Amino acid sequence: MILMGSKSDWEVLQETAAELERLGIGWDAHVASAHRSLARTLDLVREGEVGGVRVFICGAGMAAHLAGVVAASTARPVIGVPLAGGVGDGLDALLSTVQMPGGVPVATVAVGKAGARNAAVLTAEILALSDRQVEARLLQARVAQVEAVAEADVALRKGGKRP
Ligand code: RP5
Repeated sequence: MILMGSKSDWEVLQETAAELERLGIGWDAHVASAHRSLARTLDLVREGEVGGVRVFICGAGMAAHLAGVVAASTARPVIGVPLAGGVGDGLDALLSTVQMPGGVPVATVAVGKAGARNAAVLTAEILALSDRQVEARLLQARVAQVEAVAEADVALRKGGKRP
């Protein structure tokens, strides 16, 4: 389940949804603020658990407490995506997300779109531990990545713009 602190976060979090789709993993997304709608956020976590959600992906900016609050409410893995928009281009959200006290982890990825995409890949890696099909799709994606870098190198050198 993808949770985000504000609808303004969807521009970045849709990268998570797109990557989950590429990897053949079902998803569902909600706006659920830790600060503005705490009770609803806790209800969504409970409903998600009952509905079989395996991993919670939480994106938030500024005083980004969403992932921490969700981690406090479930024993399932929580991945935090810090978002830019506040102080220091997301450094505020990065520290809010990553600096959890011992015993309540949030697996924190990079700020912004790279982190949003990696949240999906990390989710797939968790699911792949018990799902060979997801594992196969992940390995295919890794191969495609290697090929894409090789193709980019060829294209760059053909264009005569050597680094
Ligand atoms: C956070 O505050 C949200 O996750 C969002 O990134 C940021 C700003 O929210 P809005 O004022 O755009 O709703 O809680």
